[in-house]
Amino acid sequence: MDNKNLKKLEALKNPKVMEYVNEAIALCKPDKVTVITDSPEDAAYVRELAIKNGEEAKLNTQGHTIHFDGPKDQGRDKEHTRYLVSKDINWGIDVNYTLKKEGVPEIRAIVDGSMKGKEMLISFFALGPLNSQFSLKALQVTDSAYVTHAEAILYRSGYNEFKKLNGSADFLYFLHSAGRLENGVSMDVDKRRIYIDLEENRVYTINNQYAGNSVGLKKLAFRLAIQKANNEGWLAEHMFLMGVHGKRGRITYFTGAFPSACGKTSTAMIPGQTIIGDDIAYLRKVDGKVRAVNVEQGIFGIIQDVNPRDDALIYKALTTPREVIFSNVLINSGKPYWLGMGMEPPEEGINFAGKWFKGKTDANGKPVPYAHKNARYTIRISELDNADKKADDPKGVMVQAIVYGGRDSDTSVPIAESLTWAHGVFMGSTVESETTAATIGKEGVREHSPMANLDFLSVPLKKYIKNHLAFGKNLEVRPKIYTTNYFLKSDGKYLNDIPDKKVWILWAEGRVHKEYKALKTPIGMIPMYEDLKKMFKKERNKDYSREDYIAQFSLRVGKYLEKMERMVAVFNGIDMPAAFSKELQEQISRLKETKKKYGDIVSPFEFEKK
Ligand code: SPV
Ligand code: MN
Repeated sequence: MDNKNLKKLEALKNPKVMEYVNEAIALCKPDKVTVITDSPEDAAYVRELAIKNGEEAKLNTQGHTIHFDGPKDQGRDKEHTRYLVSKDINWGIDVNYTLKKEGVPEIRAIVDGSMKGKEMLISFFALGPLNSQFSLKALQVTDSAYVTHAEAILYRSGYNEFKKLNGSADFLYFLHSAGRLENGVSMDVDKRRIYIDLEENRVYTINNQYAGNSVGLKKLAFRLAIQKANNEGWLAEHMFLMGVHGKRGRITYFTGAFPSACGKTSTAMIPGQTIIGDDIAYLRKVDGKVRAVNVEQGIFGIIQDVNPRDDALIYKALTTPREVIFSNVLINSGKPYWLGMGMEPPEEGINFAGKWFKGKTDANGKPVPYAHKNARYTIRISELDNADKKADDPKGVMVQAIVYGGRDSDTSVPIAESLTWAHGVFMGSTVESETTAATIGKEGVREHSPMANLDFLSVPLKKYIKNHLAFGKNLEVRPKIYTTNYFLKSDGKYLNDIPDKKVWILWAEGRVHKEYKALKTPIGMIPMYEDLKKMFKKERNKDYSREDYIAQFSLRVGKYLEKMERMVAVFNGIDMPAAFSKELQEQISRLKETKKKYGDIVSPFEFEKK
C-alpha cells in the first residue's frame, strides 16, 4: 500500500479496520492496495478499473455497462453458503453450517494467495441512510472492481460514517475474491465458498461473481443483520419498503416480504406508488410506532419481463443514459437484450455462456435462451421517477402495513388480512413458495419460507418468530398484516393479470384507514365483492364479475388443510413459542369447522351471509 492510501486508512483512526486490512493483505497477497473514500474521484476510479479489468464493458448508451457472471454462477449458491459457528446449534430448520475449527482453516487455505497479481480494493459503506440510528456500517475488501462498483450503486458510501465510529469495532466485515479468472470469470467454481462467521460478524466469499454470492453487503450482510436484530429486539427483513398512495393525497408506508422472484420489486414499483426499497429493510419501534429504512439505495433487479407495458418506469431508466450495470443479458453491437423485453432479439450475440446464435441448443438438444432468466440490472433508486421523497430520511418512515407473499398456484387467496398481530406472524411464518431461477437448483418445487426469509435465517426459528411476536407488543400504531398471492391458478391458468396487484395493495391501504369492510373467514379478513368491483373499474378499467371474485376468493379449505398438515410436519419437530403453536392449532380448528359446514371449497359469499 502506498503512502497516499495508507493515509486514507489511518485517517479513520480505527484499530479494527487496520487489523482486518493487515490480515487481508497478509492472507490474499495482492500486488496493489487501493483505499476508496466517498469522493467522486474514487468512485470514478472504481468504474474505470472495472472496465480496464474486463469485468465490465461499456455499452452504447452513456453510463451503461455489461458484466457477465460465469456460466455456473447465475444464482445464489445455497449449498456452499454456510455459517461458521463454534458449537452445534439447533436451528429448527435446515441451515447450512460448519464448525469453525474446520471451516476457518478450510476457507483461509482457499483464500490464501487469491489476490496475487491483482489489486485489492478497500471500501466503506453504510447499510441504511447516513446519520441514522438504523444504519450498520460495513467494510468491504475485494479484488473485484465490479463488486465495488455494484456496491457503490446499491449502498450509501460510508467512509465518513466510519470516521464517526470513533474507533469502534461495531461494523461488519466482508472479504471477497473472485479467485483465478479466465475470460473475466472465476475458474475454480468447485472451490466456491461463502462462509459467514456469525460470532465475529465477518464474511469470506471466494471464486464467484454473481452479486448474490459476491456482493457482501447484500444477502451476506443481511444474514449478519438478522442475527443482530434478533439479539437487540428489532427486525431485519427480506422486505421492500414503499409509499402506497391512497385517497386525498394520503401516503401510507408498507413493507413486504416475498421470496426471490415472486413479485417483490414489481409490488414496490406498482404504478402510481413510490418506492423506497425493493429488497431489505430494517424496522425498529420508535415512540410506539414502527419505523423502517431501506438498507440499500439501489435495485439489483430481475430484468426479465421489464418492458414498456409491464414495467414502464424501469424500462425507461434502463434505456436512457445513466449509471446502470446489466448482467447476464445478450449483447449485440453494444446493445442489451433480455427475455420479455417486448422486442425481437437479434439473431446472434454474446451472453453469459459465450457466443449465442438463433437455434443454439444444449447437450440435450434443448434450445438455449438468448439471456438468463436471472439476468439483472443494477441501478440507483434515485434514478427512478417514482422514488419516494423520504427514501433517505435518517428517521425512516412509519410502517402501517406488512405484506407477506409467496408463489402459490393452488391454495392462498390473492389477499387476506390477519385477524390479529399473532395471526399475522403465523401467516408470515407459514409462507410457502415454489422455487425460482434466483437460486441454483430445480425450479417450481414448493418450499416453506418463514417471512420469505428461509434462505437467510441466521438465528434459530424459535428465536426469530418470538422476536416477531414481541415486536407487535406495546405499539400505539400497530401495522396491519396481509398475505398476498399473485400466482393462484385454476385449470393451469393464472386467475389474475400481473397489474391486478395494484387493487390488492390499494385495498389494504384503504383498510388501514378503515375505508372498507371485510369478510371474516377462517384464514383472515378478505375483501368484499362490491369494493373490488369499484376498484377494478377505477384502477384497472376492468369489469370485475362475481365469477371472477368467486374464482379468486373461494376458500380452498381442503387445500388450506393440506397446507396445515405440511406445517404441522414442519413445526412438530421444532420447539416453537407457545403463542405460535396456539395460532397453528386455532387455524386448523377454524378450517376444520368450515369444512364440516361448507365442504372443500367455499364461496366467499357464504361468509357474507353470516
Ligand atoms: C434475491 O435472490 O433475493 C435477490 C438477489 O434479491 S440476490 O442478490 O441474489 O440475493
Ligand atoms: Mn432478495
